[in-house]
Amino acid sequence: MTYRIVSDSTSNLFTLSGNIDYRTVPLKILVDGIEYVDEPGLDTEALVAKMEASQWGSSTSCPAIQEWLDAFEGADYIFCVTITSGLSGSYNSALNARDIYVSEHPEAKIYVVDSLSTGGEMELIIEKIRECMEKDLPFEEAVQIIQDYQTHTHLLFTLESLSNLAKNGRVSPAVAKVAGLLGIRFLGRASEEGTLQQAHICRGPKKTLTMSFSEMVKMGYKGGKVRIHHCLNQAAAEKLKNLILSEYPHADVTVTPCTGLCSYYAERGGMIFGFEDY
Ligand code: X90
Repeated sequence: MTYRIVSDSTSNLFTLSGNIDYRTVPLKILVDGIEYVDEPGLDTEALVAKMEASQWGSSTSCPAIQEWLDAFEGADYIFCVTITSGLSGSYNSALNARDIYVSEHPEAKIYVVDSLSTGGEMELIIEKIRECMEKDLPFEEAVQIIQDYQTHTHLLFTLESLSNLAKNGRVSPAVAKVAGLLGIRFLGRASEEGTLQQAHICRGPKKTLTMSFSEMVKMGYKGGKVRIHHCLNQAAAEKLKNLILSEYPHADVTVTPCTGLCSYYAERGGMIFGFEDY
């Protein structure tokens, strides 16, 4: 049996350490008529600059069914992880691909995980799947473990601008306007349904940092794993990491840059962090 993990590019992970076969399927970003494919080699910094200077507008699109099918080809046991179905068609596209693949390969098993989230929380889910595969657990048992794990993972994010989310109808213009005020940052969370929910409005970077940490603790964080993803904001991500480590010195906390799609929506300075509630 060949095992494989397939994720869309909103996990911000093009490679996975360990020996499990892992691949990603890209989302796309269209800025002023030019398509940017969210795959290795895409220059995130240049993309962000292009979108900030955009004259004619921009949008994004999720993977086509065929792209998922190509990523499934050759594997028998597949775990597929997508960005929340509450904000993107990626999950639906993957479900369609699963149905086609399984009808053509009756021996294959595919479980499509709707992360109800993105970025750092997807990374946590992918790592848990890797753990199950490394232990060679039966497919159904791994599915159970992942479903249970998802009830113990959460996502918070801090954004300096919500204008791309508003432009593409993923958040109301009224909410985006408040967050667009100078020096105001939006602290949000992924809701249970996988949509964007406001937690707080913070004034200034210092307050945003301490609020982020206290919100994590309020949501049940007790020193477990944290996966911080950021858009061109390594410094703030490291500060958050250090704050967490000052309270929980043994916590497993990592920092990873966003690739194209998450950078487009999180915008410059944005952070998206997934964490466990134990
Ligand atoms: O299908 C598509 O074109 C992609 C649409 C994606 C829209 C949202 C991406 C959000 C990325 C921003 C903050 C995190 C919000 C997560 C809430 C569940 C990052």
